[in-house]
Amino acid sequence: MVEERRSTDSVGHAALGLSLATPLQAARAHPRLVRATPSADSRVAAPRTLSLTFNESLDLALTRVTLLRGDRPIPLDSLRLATGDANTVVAGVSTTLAPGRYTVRWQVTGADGHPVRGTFEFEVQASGAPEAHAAHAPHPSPH
Ligand SMILES: [Cu+2]
Repeated sequence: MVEERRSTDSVGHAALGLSLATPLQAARAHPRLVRATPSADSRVAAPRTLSLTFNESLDLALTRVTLLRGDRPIPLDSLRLATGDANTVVAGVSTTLAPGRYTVRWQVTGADGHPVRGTFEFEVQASGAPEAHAAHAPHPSPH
């Protein structure tokens, strides 16, 4: 075992010990968004679904996902947990999203009963976006 003692390490460990010593509620961290599709600040073709994965399992009845363009809500349907993955909530997008910036607003409730909210944005690109062009890369000429 390496016993390299530096003052910064001591401070860090002391702080960690303190946080673990605080009441049970603090030890249960609140739910945190781990990843999403479309991902935050990405530029994508119009998505058919939104998928949000958290670091703990979700209670669907206490989970909200709202899609906004500016302050205008876009209808979503079939909010559900992903098959075999209670940490992931999936919402169907019932319309083809026009190009532009969108905000996803989410609310989930952690094991301690506290609601946690967050938002992220993504951008829908016009059709003919770069990833579509990649499929039409020129074939190398045979000679
Ligand atoms: Cu809490």
